[in-house]
Amino acid sequence: LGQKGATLWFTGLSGSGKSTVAVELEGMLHERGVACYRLDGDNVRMGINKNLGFSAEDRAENIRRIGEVAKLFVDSGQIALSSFVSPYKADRDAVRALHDEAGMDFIEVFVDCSLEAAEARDPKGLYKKARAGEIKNFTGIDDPYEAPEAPELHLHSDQQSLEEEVNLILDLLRERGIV
Ligand code: GGZ
Repeated sequence: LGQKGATLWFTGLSGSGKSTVAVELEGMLHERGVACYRLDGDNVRMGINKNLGFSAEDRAENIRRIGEVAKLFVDSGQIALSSFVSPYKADRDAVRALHDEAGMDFIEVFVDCSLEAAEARDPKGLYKKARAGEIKNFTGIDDPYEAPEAPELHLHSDQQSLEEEVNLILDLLRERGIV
């Protein structure tokens, strides 16, 4: 492919806009002829991880497997765009360590959004269900979200436009020689 590949790891609350940013970025990268692949709940939790739920243990295993899959894409020279809540710092750091050991770029993108804004969007009505007690262990409601302390990029999806967010990511990828 003649490109070095990297993992872009989007983390943030449900409804923070991780997938929206990843979809938009994917389009921009494809326009530039850069190979990338998006990993998200729709193609991972429905498939290889369909035996996993949302306990801390299952989330850890979800993230571990996704990290390994992302590495396979990087190995193929592509950019893996991974969008998962990934609420635990230790789980994200473990994926980072796997990339570091393999000499692969791991770029953590914190898609920061206030709980108020994410809950107001509630695109799938999940916050409403969580508030009603119909869904347990929902991140931000009755389950923790550990914000990244030193992400490579800190976006504010409740204040920035999609275009701004994607441009910040593209700038970083250029700085790092990934695109
Ligand atoms: C958080 C949940 C939960 C619970 C179902 N907590 O907005 P969405 O719908 O599409 O994103 C959320 C997604 C979270 O799955 P992840 O694989 O990203 O989670 S983790 O990284 O923590 O393993 C939400 C939906 O699944 N969802 N139940 N209890 N989000």
